[in-house]
Amino acid sequence: MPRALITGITGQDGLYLGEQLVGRGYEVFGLVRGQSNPKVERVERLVPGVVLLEGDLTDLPSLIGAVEISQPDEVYNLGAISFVGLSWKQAELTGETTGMGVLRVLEALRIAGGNDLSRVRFYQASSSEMFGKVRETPQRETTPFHPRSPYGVAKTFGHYLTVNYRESYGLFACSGLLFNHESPRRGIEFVTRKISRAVSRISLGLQESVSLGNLESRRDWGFAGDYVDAMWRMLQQDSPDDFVVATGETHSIRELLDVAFARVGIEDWSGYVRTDPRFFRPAEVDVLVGDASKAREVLGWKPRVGFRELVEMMVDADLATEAAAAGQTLTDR
Ligand code: NAP
Ligand code: G4F
Repeated sequence: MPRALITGITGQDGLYLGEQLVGRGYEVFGLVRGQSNPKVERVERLVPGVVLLEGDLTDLPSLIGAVEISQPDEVYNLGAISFVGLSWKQAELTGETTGMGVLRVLEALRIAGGNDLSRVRFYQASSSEMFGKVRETPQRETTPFHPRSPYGVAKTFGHYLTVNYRESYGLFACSGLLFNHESPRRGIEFVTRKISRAVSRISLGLQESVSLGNLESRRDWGFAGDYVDAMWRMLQQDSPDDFVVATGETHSIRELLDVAFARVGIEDWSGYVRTDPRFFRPAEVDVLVGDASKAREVLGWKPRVGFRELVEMMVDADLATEAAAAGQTLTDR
């Protein structure tokens, strides 16, 4: 039975990846931080048989302990401060977790991973945020980086460390340059979920409006369940490499609002959306769109869920949750 260690198992991607690996016959170990993490119950429900290990990306001994106990064949480093907006407010924490955390996981593997490092396969959750102020469109594996946030800078550090440990120690290390991916399990701080939740609450009469920042930025949004499959495929290759994972389509926040509000029968959303300076960023990534040809050709990967289906899936899920919480019954839509 192959053994996988996942950092960030309580997050959106950790939950989907854990589920998929259990389905593929893996023994799954997940790193959980904090002395009483409220997300443990959800992980245990969604990832049957998971073994949870206490640890933190800012604490090397705990990572060494997790590697010693799990003796992993595959390590997926998904843990991070992942919210770009927070990374300006807590830049040092972001650097320690999202950047230095990668170094600590790699060092834990070197210290406790056994004599033959090429036996362990390592996945680093890198990000399209590294492309930042983009130098070419669409972005591919060879596009230079120009990160625009402390988060993007920390991810760029983690990416280059991953490449360096591959070149220095022969570690089977892959960096996935993943574009935005979403789902009903997305955190409510991210714009897709903030909108899907607000739209559902507005339609149920539970909220009057939603306050947002820049409506003009554009993202290449895919479905998280599809993207964690690409992570696994990277670690099944004969040799380690880096891959862009994206849909190849870009949409603005305005288009996201169009689809989300239309799902609940509202065609003109202007009366429900406010702009608030608090949600604008000190430096913005204006447009992202990825070219995933390499992932398609080498990994045989392609996205299955399109933009409209993704947004509708998220609105429907929030409608069901919010209606249940409010004791309302949904009529057929
Ligand atoms: P997420 O939902 O925010 O999950 C982040 C995970 O990191 C959570 O499990 C969190 O634990 C954990 N974490 C935070 N600080 C930690 C620490 N000090 N020690 C150990 N764990 C810690 O993020 P996601 O959307 O699943 O993304 C997974 C990874 O992919 C992240 O590294 C993210 O930066 C990267 N990424 C995401 C996207 C995307 O669009 N989703 C795109 C590109 C790259 P708690 O639950 O305890 O807070
Ligand atoms: O949903 P977002 O916060 O995602 P962002 O910044 O693109 O980062 C996500 O994707 C990255 C991959 O490119 C990941 F690495 C990262 O971990 C994370 O998962 O913001 C998307 C866009 C931005 O342009 C932002 O300025 O939406 C704009 N936006 C406008 N109003 C807003 C809001 N974003 C948020 N979170 N909240 C708003 O009210």
